[in-house]
Amino acid sequence: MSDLRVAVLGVGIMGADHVARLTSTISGAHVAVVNDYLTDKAEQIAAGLPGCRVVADPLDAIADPDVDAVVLATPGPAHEKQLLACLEHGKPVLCEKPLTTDVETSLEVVKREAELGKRLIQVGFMRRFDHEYAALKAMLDSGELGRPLVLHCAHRNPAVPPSFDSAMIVRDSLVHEVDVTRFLFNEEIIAIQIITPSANPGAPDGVADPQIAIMRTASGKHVDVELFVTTGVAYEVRTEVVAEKGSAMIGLDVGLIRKTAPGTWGGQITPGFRERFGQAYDTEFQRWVDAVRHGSSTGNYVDGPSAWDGYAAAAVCEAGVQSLNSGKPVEVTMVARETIAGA
Ligand code: ISE
Repeated sequence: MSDLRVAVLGVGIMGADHVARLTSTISGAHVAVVNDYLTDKAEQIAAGLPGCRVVADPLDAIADPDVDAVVLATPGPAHEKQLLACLEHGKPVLCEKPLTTDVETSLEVVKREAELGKRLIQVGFMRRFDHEYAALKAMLDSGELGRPLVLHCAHRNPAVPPSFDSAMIVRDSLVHEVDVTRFLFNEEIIAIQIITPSANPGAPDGVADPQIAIMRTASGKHVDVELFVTTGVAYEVRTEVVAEKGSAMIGLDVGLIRKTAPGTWGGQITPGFRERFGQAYDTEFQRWVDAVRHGSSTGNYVDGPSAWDGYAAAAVCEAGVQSLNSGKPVEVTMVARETIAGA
């Protein structure tokens, strides 16, 4: 079977990382086309990859007959148009979150994909591929802990770009715990409240950081998340499930523990999400490439979170931003999945 020819759209930090992993780590694929609104950046990356071309227009890159599949690492506002183009040309696509920037357009994408009768869209919720999350999920599914009741999470970034505002803490950061909750518990989130304690003096003026998110699932499970994106420390993501017959926790950063004079001990915390979830991104990409290469026999070009998962996350985050503004709990508005044939 020949290598998958991939177009990577958006070669900023994440897109450039994905180009590197498709080139050096992933088997069965190579980067055939790159595109970025900064043409210089795209040209610089293409120059280092034999056989890789720059295509200046993202929609031309998607339509290119020598492109088999697409990675979208472009800014969120560009996704809707680019995803619809992928569907129109029947190109499998791995789309970094968000699916699109609002609930209505996310739903439209879900419907358009469902009409095709093929699964072409995978959303880049990479935590599902992390070994620790996978082990936690396997333990819950095995029934060893009995019925899960409560999920406690902490999501701390050392720093975020200056453009980050209070709503982005919900849409860009909390969105991962939204997906993790749905992944671990296999059910939808029906309500959310965001609480804003005293702000970190180190946070930019007007940014409500930290935030506490409280979510409730359809069966009544409780989820709480501490979001703190200007800790100045390192990248920390902890997740603890409390269940009927015990509890289980991941994200303790217990790698190498050093003991040195004068009687201190300790280890290291990963500096950022690219390092913490490097293995997860690699596994996500390898499984996506494998699924796409075998997709024509089944019509399923996805092995991971789907367009529906992207839509569900958008709906919960929308309610989260409303709660951030009102301070009150907000019910999540979503269509029932069964109402969309093929979703
Ligand atoms: C960032 O965009 C990510 O997706 C990271 O995984 C997340 O931890 C971070 O908070 C976001 O800003």
